[in-house]
Amino acid sequence: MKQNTRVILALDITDRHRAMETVEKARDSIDAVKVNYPFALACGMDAVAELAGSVDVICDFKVADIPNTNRLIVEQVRKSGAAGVICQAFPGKDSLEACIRAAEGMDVFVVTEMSHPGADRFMIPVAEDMAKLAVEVGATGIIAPATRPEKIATLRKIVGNLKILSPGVGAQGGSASATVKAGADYVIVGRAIYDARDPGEAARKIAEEIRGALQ
Ligand code: OMP
Repeated sequence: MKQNTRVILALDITDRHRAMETVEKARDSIDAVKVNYPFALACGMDAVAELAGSVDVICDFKVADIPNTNRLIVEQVRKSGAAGVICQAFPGKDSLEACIRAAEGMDVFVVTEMSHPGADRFMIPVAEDMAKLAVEVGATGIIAPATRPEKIATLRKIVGNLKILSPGVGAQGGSASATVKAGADYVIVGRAIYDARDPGEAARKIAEEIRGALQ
């Protein structure tokens, strides 16, 4: 995955035409597109494959099952031509290893601590352990919360040079500059781009903010 603007567009749009149009508008200011269930369920895996033909796509399916089911899911993601997949750590080492094996070189990102307030009950207490597991299994990187930049800095110490992708910028209150300054390699941004009156301009501004923060 390239690392020019460090912006990943979260394409949580259920209308295929609007989704494709949004990607076109933001294309020059993003490094990749992340699709989640809203897009994949509404538009189908053929739409994911269409996107993957012209941009790096990460399938955020938060894969969280027994090893065999994880394998079957990740094989389908690979078939679409996606560049990466997002998996959960909490089902354990064997489940995550099944994802890595099935990925056959495709990027695997492991969720550590989620960005929303409710992560406090089950995820925050074990986030550092989940980051250790991501390192153990040889994942490409982790997902860490832009809403808690201090946590990104803590997790960076655990994961070394693994990639850190951070959602929570904009609509959830996180700032792009604070996120990259804390050590994230990429910010994941959805509503602040696709719900903006001018998605192209919104993506450009976030990319500019990141460039400024890293100078
Ligand atoms: P916005 O809040 O609209 O910018 O979207 C954020 C995107 O990142 C959505 O697709 C979420 O599903 C995703 N996300 C989080 O918001 N928080 C997390 O902790 C993890 C993810 C993710 O795995 O991408």
